[in-house]
Order: sequence, then structure tokens, then C-alpha cells
Amino acid sequence: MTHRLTPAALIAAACMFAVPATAQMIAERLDEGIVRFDASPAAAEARRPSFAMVRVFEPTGKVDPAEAGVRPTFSQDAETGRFVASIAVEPGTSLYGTGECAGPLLRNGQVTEAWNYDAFGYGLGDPNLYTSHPWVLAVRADGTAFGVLADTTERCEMDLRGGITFRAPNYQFPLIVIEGDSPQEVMIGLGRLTGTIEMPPKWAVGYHQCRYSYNPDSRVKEVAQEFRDRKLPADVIWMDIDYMDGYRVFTFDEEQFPDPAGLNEWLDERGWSNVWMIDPGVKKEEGYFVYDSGTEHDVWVKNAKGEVYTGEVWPGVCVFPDYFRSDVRQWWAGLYKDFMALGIDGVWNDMNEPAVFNVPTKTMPEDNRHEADPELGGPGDHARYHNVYGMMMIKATREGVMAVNPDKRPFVLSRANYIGGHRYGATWTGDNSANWPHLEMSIPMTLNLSLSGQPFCGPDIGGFAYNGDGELFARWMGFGALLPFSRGHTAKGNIDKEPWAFGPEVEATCRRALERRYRLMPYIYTQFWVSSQTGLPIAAPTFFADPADPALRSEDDSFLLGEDLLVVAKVTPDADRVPVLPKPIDGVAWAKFDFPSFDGGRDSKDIHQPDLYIKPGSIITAAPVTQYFGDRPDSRDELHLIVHLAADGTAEGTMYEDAGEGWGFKDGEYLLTTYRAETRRDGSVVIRVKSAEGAMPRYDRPVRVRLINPGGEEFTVWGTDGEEIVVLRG
Ligand code: NBV
Repeated sequence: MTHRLTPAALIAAACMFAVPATAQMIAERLDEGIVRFDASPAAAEARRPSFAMVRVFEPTGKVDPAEAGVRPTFSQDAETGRFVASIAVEPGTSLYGTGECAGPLLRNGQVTEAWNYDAFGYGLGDPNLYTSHPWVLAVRADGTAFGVLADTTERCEMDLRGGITFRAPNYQFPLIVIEGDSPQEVMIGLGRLTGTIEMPPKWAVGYHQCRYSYNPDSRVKEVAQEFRDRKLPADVIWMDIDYMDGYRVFTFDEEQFPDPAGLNEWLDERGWSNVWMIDPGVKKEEGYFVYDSGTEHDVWVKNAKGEVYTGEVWPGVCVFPDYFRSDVRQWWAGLYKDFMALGIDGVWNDMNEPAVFNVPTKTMPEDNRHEADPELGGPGDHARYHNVYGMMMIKATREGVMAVNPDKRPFVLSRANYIGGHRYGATWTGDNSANWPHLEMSIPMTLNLSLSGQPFCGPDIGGFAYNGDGELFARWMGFGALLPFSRGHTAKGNIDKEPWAFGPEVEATCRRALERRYRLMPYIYTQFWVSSQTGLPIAAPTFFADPADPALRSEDDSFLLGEDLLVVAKVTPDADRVPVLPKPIDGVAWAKFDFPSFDGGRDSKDIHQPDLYIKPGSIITAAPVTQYFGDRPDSRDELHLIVHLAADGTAEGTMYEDAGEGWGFKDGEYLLTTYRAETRRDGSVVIRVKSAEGAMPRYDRPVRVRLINPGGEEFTVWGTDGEEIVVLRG
């Protein structure tokens, strides 16, 4: 249920109840460029613990609200009683973020709602999907920016029809404003406030293959083997819900998956990592060990009468862990002990909005009770904690996974989440559909999630609901292979959607696309590291290249991977849209480049591949194609440097390397290299290591330099890493 008011009613309500802008407001600096505003001393006193923030921030000083550059007004809506916080924006300001939203990148004029929802079959303009990010990024005409977080877990409306307005019930929430000279600076501020992603295992940065479901286990092996036989690079295969015994979590169907450990071992021997699904709904059935043990520990969510709440999900009547209690999280984490011991690499937590069947709200009653620990805010109703249920679930899952495999990096994928939940897991855009509007939307959806602090995300490539056709699949794989989380998936009952399922041409397109991801792996993996260090998105909107250029503000057929690589997708069947590119820099344009195709020629001849552009003055690191992480370790392999000189004849690029697994990098076991190219007076270009950091040794690997001249002409030379390499042009 949503609360909708006419604009006129809103204005009237705001006028009647607006608290004078600065009269009672309290503003405190939480960190450099980050200010928290409370409506009044009483509101500050009653402030709830923040789920978004990475830690408790002790304010470093008071700010005079009247002096603040960006200042909210607080009020209460007469009709609905909701609390309202608004920020006016100057003309020419572009608005982004608001989390996972089915629609274009630019959010001006849109109304979105933070309320986690099982949105199967969602469509353009739906107000709320699976995750909640009550956050807006505002970019002014001059490219300076600010971000606003409504620090509430309640159902929160984000109204961008005239400025920025948040409306949420039950709690006079604070607003946190992050200011920056650029959107990048604001994202870095958000990273300081909400934390950054942990470096994932490198296999998780590879391509993932999924379907609902690969069963029985022989089908899993068949698909995995096909990938290897057909030389389609991929790292991860997924076990969806049908591996379970009657959808009972932490069990296995004895007929279809009699030996999960054996299956995982078989996969491992062939370079595959595996991910297995776990849902929050636990079948209410005496004799089932998860139910019995949960009942014994009294872990289940209760209804308003204090009885154990039951709701229907896949296994039938279910009970739900109350993840807001630390003892329950510990109990849940403990369930992963035997599970992970079967050689499970990663965990997929689905249905954790939490989704409940056969009720109009599709979730549990809002008056259910959560016995939250005091540091989370203490006991409260489901309405208050709904949006963070999934987040607390994956926090517990992650703890469980890490307890079993302390020497490995965890990988958890979650469908529901809340701003800050990127600290515990990656997310994807849920049950999209196999059609062109969804293909098109999948880029801006990924970008707005990224701009809302969730950098490790992506869509179901090919579309989850419905079949689609080979053309659609090929096009989606073309750019989907370059999104941060890259996974093909489809629903039960649909046709096969593996890369070969649509015939040899689509398979060839998929191979080219996946080969691109693996060639670019050194660069892509570096972007994960950059994000983990700074909070910057891995996939960013094209306007990040020039935030003051108004022409780029709504460009969402394309995206930047890191700062230096622009991916321009063709999102209409006829590939007939003309993209707006970032302007040349000092007269030097971003340069198009491509790779050789496995079957001869260049891969850009394939209409389904996005166009790739390299920024002037940059060096992109690449490598030969591998079939999976560990196939040919990058560190001992060839390194490819793709160089595009700036107007002054120089270029730079940084590459991060580590073992791809484990925590050695935290003790210095990594190598961070900045390569620099300079043009000498005779026109030759010399490339050398400008700086290096980290204790990981540099292998004297061969380096192939591809110098791309603005005219498209290329020069290629070979050298050795760490030594000077000279490119003689002409
Ligand atoms: O577990 C089955 C599916 C899963 O494949 C999908 O990715 C999730 O979003 N799950 C939803 C439950 C059923 C969806 C119809």
C-alpha cells in the first residue's frame, strides 16, 4: 500500500506544518563534508541507531544550519502524519540514486518508494522493488554535487517532482547531507559513511551461469562441461531452489543431488566455483532439524499476539528467523557449518524481503514483532524493520560463511537489501523480463543501484521471466558481460538460455562478449579494488566523465567501467540510437578500440557487442583470454597495455593484483602498479612503471603495448614488465 497525495495537498500540508527552517534544527558534522540534520533537539534525542552507517560517528562539531550550503526543512504531513524532509534544488540539477528503480537513469520528476518488495514481473515506473536506498544524489549544473540520505528504515517515499522530498511514517528521521565538488566526491563520502565493499574472491568477478534450476546434478555437470568444451569463459555455476529436499533450507534432494560434496569437487576440478541458494522461510515441520533447532532456541519472528508467525513460501507453511537478535544471527550462522563443509563456495539468499505468498502485501504483517537488540534499536514492529530484514539475514549468512572458511573471501548474493548492505553482499535486479524495455532498463538500474552505494550489482542477463529470442539474448550478453555482477539466469519453464541454446551465431556473440570480460579482467578486478578502497562505483554513469556537461546527464545506454573505459551498448533492436559521448579532452577524443575475435577479424564487427572507448591519457590493462580464474594466473601471464595518449603525449593507468582469494592482500600481499607513457621529442613513446606498491613479486611477464592513435591507427610492441618499453611510431 502506498500513500499518495496530490501535489496541491502536499503543498498545503507542507505550508501548514513546516517547522521554520532553522529555528530548532540541529546540524552536526559527522565527517569531512558530511552533516547530519535533526529537526529538533527532541528529534535528535530520540534518534534511532542507523543501519546505513558503517559505524557510530561521534560528531566532530556543530554546524549552524543557517550557514549550511544544503539545508533541509522538516515538517509533518497533516493528512497522513508522515514526517517530511525536503531540500530545494537549483534549476539544472540532475537527480539520481533512489536505489533499485525500474526506469531511466535520471530521476527528476519520479516518485520512488523504499519498501522491499517481491516484485516478480515488475515494469517501468514501478515505485518499489526488492531493495531500499532512501538516498538521492544531486548533481548541479556546474558539476558540483551533494547527496542526501533519509536515515530511516521505515517505508520511505522519495519524491523528486520538485526538489527532493522524503516522507516516512512513525519516526522523525534525520537527514544526512554529503557535499562534494563532484559526484565522485559525494560517492567517496557515502563510502566513508556507509562503508565500502570487501574485495570479493576473484572467481566472483568472472561470469556466472544460473537457471531456475539446473537439476538434477547431472544437468549441472552437463552445462558446466559444455562451457568448457565450447570454450566459453565462465567461473561460477548456481544451484537454485530445486536442489533442496522439498524446499527445506540446508537440505538436499536425495535423488537429484545425492552427493553435493562430490558435485562441488567435480566442478572444482574443472575450474568452476559454485553458489547455492538459501531462503529465510523455514518449513514448519517437526522432525526437520532446522525447524526443531530454531524452535528450541526460540528464534522465530512472532506476531502481534506473541505467537510464532507463520506464512507460506516455497516449502509450504514457514516460520522466519528474527535476524535482529544477535543470538539468532549466531544460530543462523551456525547452520552454515555443515553446509559449507560440502565444498560450497558462495551463498545466494533469495526471497528475503521477506516474501510471503498468498497475502496481498506479499510480506509479513506490519505488526509482527522483532526482538531487536538494543544496539539495533530494541524491540519493534515489522513495519519498522521490514526494509532491513534481508540485510540482517545476509549479515548473519556472511558471518556463518566466514566462520567456516576464515581464510577465504565470502561471496553472498542477496535479493533484498538496504543502503549499507553492500558491506555484506552483492545484489541483482531480481525478476526482470526477457524483452527489449527490460534489456534497456538494466543499464540505468545497475547505475542507480551503484550510485546508491551498491557497486556489486547487475541484472539477470537474458531476462528472467519469459523466453525472449536469440537476438535479445545476444545483445544483452554483449554488454551484460561487462557489468559488475555478470550472470545469465532464467525462470522455470523457460527455454534453455545457455549461450549455445540459440544456435551458433548467438553462441559466437556470447563467446566474444565473455572473452572481452576475461581479457579485461585485470582492469575490471582493479575497479573492484578501487571501489573497495573508496566507495566509487564500479560501473558509473557516463556523465562521471564530465559532470558539468549537460548533454551527458541522461545518457544511460552507456556506462563507464572505472574512469577510463566507456561501454556504449546498443539497446534497441535496430541499434539505431546515436550515443552522446564525452567531449574530447584538449582536442583528443575518446578512442574506439576492440579485440580480435576468436574466429578471426575484430570482435567489434559483431553488432551485438557494445562499442568500447578509451579515455585520452589513460592506459587500460588487459590479458589474454582465460576460461576461468586460475586457468592461467594473470600474475605469471602476459600483460596487455592499451594506451591512448592525452594531448600532452602522456598516459597513465593503474593495475591492482593479488592472489584473488584469501586475506594476504591485507598484509601487503598485492601489487599496485602505475604505468606511465610519455612521448619523447622524436615522437617515440616510452612506457615504464611509474610507481609500484605491495609485497607481491612482479613476474617478468611479457607485456604487449597497444598504442592507439587518435586516427584509429595502432602500434603494437612487446616488452617485459618492469622494464622500459619503447614504441616507435611511423
Ligand atoms: O528460487 C527461484 C527464483 C529465483 O530463480 C529468482 O532469481 C528469484 O528472484 N526465486 C526468485 C523464487 C521464485 C520466482 C518466481
